[in-house]
Amino acid sequence: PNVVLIGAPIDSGQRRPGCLMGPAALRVAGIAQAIRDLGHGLEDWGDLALGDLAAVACENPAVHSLAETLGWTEALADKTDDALSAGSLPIILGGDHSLALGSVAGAAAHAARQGRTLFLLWLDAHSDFHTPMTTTSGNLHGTPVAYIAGRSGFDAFPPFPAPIPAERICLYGIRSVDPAEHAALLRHDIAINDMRVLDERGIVAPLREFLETVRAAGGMLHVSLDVDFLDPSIAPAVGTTVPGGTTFREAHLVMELLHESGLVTSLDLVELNPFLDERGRTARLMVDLVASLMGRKVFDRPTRGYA
Ligand code: DIR
Ligand code: MN
Ligand code: MN
Ligand code: MN
Repeated sequence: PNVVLIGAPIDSGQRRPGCLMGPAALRVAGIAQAIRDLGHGLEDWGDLALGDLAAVACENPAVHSLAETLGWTEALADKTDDALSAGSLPIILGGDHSLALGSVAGAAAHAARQGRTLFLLWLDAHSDFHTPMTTTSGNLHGTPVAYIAGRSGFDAFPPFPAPIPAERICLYGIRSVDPAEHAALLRHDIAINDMRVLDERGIVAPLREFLETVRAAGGMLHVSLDVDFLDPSIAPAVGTTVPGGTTFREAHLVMELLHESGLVTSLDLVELNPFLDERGRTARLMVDLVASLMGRKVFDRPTRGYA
């Protein structure tokens, strides 16, 4: 497919500065060339800018940067929708994970207009299922899945266009869930492939099952890849490292399965903080993973297929 890069230099969803350098680091690491080398068309739409901020308040005093987050949400929803409407595959270069409030809203608006069904694959150490009312850190990067699933508590935000029902959401790689998120997840039917599940069943089987449901529904698939999905030993450049993440080989296998499925319609690359990196190591790994998702392989076997 034709790929559109959308830079989202966003720091406001958490407190450690540096994620706003993520888009630049991914470009320096060669993301555009890696995608072109695989034979895809590519346009770089540059970095988004924040418009005028609305005056908004939140009942939860812990929440910070609400106005900025709202501004980014609207800008990203618009651009992601634009890229999909142009028939392209948008790749959002983050930026912290709060950008997914907007990118997935844009994908959902597009899917709704097309009469298509949107699915969400969340590759992350965290479940990001807080609402602005339940977060204790006040960091809104911990809230996108709740917004996307249509939970209440997002009064300051535009209503999420066509919330994604729980059974179309798949959390993968989870190993850090806050108590309020845990309680809420128990009330929702979201597939939680935490590390316990992946250790027991392996990295492939639960993903194949989810991809099969997407395929059977003729669905669109948004993939949101948080750097901390990966083990900190291979991906140190993220503010919220959690031990016990996916290995280099598991992560590439996930990307290759996603490529073979042919189902991915939009992608976020989030939480890269180049200031914490060792000579661009994590940015280069993220670019290599994108290349695997876009079809790079060592040996070109005929696709296995999912039928
Ligand atoms: C934590 C961190 N659950 C919070 N969330 C992160 O602040 O709500 N998500 N880092 O990827
Ligand atoms: Mn537009
Ligand atoms: Mn996250
Ligand atoms: Mn995370």
